[in-house]
Amino acid sequence: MDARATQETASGSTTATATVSSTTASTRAVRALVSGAAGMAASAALAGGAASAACADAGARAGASGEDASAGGSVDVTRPTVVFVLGGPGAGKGTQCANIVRDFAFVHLSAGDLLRAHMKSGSPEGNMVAEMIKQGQIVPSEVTVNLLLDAMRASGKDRFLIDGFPRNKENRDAWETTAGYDCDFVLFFDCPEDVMTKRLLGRNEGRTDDNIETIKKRFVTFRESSMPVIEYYDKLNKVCTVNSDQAPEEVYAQTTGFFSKFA
Ligand code: UP5
Ligand code: MG
Repeated sequence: MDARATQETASGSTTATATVSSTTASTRAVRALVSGAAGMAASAALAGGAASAACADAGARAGASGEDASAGGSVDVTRPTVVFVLGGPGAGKGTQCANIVRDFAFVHLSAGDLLRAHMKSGSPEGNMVAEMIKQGQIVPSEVTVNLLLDAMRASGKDRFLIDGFPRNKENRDAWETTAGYDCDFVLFFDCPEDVMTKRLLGRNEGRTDDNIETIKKRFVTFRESSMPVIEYYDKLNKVCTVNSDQAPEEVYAQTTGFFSKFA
């Protein structure tokens, strides 16, 4: 049984699965886009204090309102707050997103959940998605980006945890081109493969990719295609790293620190 408290979006026009905070979403629509200075700072290591400091800065920017924007920053009155939640298969992305949704005004959109719903349509595209997931491959960006943007629109909210996306450079580029903006920061759950393997094999939710053969393929895909995305954002000082090889409560204790600006 999935511990996540998942609700369907109110919209009848989408099959998107969204976990929506019970608290009212912030009405804050004005946010600051501060360019330059943060990205100029030295690249932080993916783990440790330096990364946390840089990440806290990214979080502060994401939480800033138009009134307290740094001088020189431009203001975008339409763009939502977007956090990309990344980490290997079984790192605990979905588990921790549910906690964030419980405590902060965010909508959780799992790209994998959206794709799994899509594959149940039985359409040719759905069948292609089913096969790619079984092989641990990354679904073409156009499919995923459209599912995500449709779900965001359907939610009517303005703060999103985009879980499990972008998984490669093509995904990232397609997001920026189609959405027209980048994420505010990346929440990265870092976990050893042996720990993740045990978790996935013990999950028992009937997923077609939770078998040892596919898990090995998912790890290869993660290492070869997804880690470069995290490294890309790390160079921009946008990665907030959490050591997720701990009990769920301890993982969340680290995670919540990155969201204090949204309380
Ligand atoms: N668990 C969680 N945290 C724990 C902890 N701290 N201690 C002990 N146990 C813990 O957790 C996994 C299991 O571990 C659960 O049983 C949980 O209780 C336990 P979960 O929170 O579900 O981990 P998560 O990181 O979400 O793992 P998931 O398997 O969902 O990650 P994947 O990234 O592999 O899966 P996703 O659904 O995102 O994608 C699946 C496939 O879809 C991909 O392989 C790919 O083929 C396709 N896809 C795309 O092509 N494009 C996309 O953009 C997204 C997906
Ligand atoms: Mg997940």
